[in-house]
Amino acid sequence: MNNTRLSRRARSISLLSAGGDCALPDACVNYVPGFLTPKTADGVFDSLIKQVEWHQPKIKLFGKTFLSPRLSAWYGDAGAIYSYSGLVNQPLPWLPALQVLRRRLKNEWEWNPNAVLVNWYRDGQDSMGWHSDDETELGHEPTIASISLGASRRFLLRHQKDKHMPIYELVPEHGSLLIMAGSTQKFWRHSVPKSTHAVGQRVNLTFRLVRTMQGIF
Ligand SMILES: O=C(O)CCC(=O)C(=O)O
Repeated sequence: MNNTRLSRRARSISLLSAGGDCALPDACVNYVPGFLTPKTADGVFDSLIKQVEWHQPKIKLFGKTFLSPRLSAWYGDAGAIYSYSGLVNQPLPWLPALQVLRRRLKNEWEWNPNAVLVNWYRDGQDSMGWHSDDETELGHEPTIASISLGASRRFLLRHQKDKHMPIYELVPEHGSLLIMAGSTQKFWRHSVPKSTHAVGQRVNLTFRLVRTMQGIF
């Protein structure tokens, strides 16, 4: 990616920092700083770094195989199988810390995800390229609830079709929640670019609702 071009086009999504709603066109994005207190966020971060079964899978993109640019693990209800980039993810059984967060999303947002992708960005070289979370098993207009822990990293949003729209930028803070809902995944891509500055470790949790449960009758 061309950094000069990016910095010229990127601008901050300041409308979201006040807990905004569906202000981006073709999207519904809601940013909730302080969803977890700093103390709770510290505890969840530490326990996940220790307890998650981290792995760095090989992924397929554009016919080529790469090592995933971050460490990951997929947790969820039995049958919540999720495939992306040539990977078929069988869910690991929920960790207590993940269950607590899932329950909070259910109680406070009336939305009950059945799985979560846990990602560990070990330093600024770990990243995630442009993509949408639009896999068929998530169904029409999937909701993604993303909790950030640890170091802050840039999170970019780019409209898929309208190239004249700016790239929007958000820097989700430790303990924040970012909800992407409605048509966001249909019209927008998001990414976490590499950082040229020294940055600490970051863990990100994207809670999802897998609609096509496999082997559950
Ligand atoms: O790390 C993030 O903030 C985003 C992660 C993400 O886009 C994904 O796992 O699909």
